[in-house]
Amino acid sequence: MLTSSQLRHYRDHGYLIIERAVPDGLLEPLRTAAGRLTDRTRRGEWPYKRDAGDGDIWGVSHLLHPDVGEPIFAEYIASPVVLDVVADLLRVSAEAQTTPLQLELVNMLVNPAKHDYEIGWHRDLVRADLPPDEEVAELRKLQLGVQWNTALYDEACLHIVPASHLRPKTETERDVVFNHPTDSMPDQLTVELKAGQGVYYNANLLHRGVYRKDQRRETLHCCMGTVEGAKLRASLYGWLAWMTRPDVRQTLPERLHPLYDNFVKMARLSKEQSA
Ligand SMILES: O=C(O)CCC(=O)C(=O)O
Repeated sequence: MLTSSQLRHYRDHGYLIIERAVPDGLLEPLRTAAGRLTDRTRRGEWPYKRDAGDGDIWGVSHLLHPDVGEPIFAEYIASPVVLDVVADLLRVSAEAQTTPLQLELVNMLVNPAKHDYEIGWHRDLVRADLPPDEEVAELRKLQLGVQWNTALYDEACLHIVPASHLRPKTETERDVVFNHPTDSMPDQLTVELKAGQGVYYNANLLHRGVYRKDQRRETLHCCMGTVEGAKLRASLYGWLAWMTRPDVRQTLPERLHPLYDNFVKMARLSKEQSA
């Protein structure tokens, strides 16, 4: 159970560091499975990846896909260490019978192997070029999901501007985003994580990633939201179309079935509405 001061920190600053973000005994098995999948992806044997150009990658996607064959990732997601934090941050129930949470992205961020790589400042779900009044209106609507990075190795790749999730970009921030998106930002913070720690954050904080080829990174990168908020994030259903395959549910631990069922229900609704 998160404390009221942790909840306040998340609300006001848009992020929260969780010290024990990996269940006891799971760090080593997660590292083993993550290493195997990263190698497979670098060899071109797993197609869902973030492309760093030049045959290199900076991420691996869809860790719960049945063809990945690594059930430890679903065991991690199903643990109270994850589900209770997400439910607390979104102020909803994690109880199987009543939870409005839906299963969403379970990905991994990795270091490129051949060259350093970086991505510029952005918000994940809001168009960068909206005028400030529309930007803030969108930000206020999009409070029903949480994203997180849980480090399997020490890392410091994510940079954020704390408390930028509830206000429009300043003139200076707009200039950086549009004209030199890999420059530093006023008040930026580098999120330093030790292995086993996680940062839970609002995906609409201004953020960016900086990756060094020689610093091992295998960091679980996931998001989860409520069924109510999911309507505002319809692009999820396109990215996760494979999740509606009939063989997926049986590969998941029972604890995730209600969250999986919520996802499928919302995916069908989203498809009907866009037809
Ligand atoms: O590397 C990171 O932690 C940031 C990744 C990121 O910005 C994104 O996936 O949108």
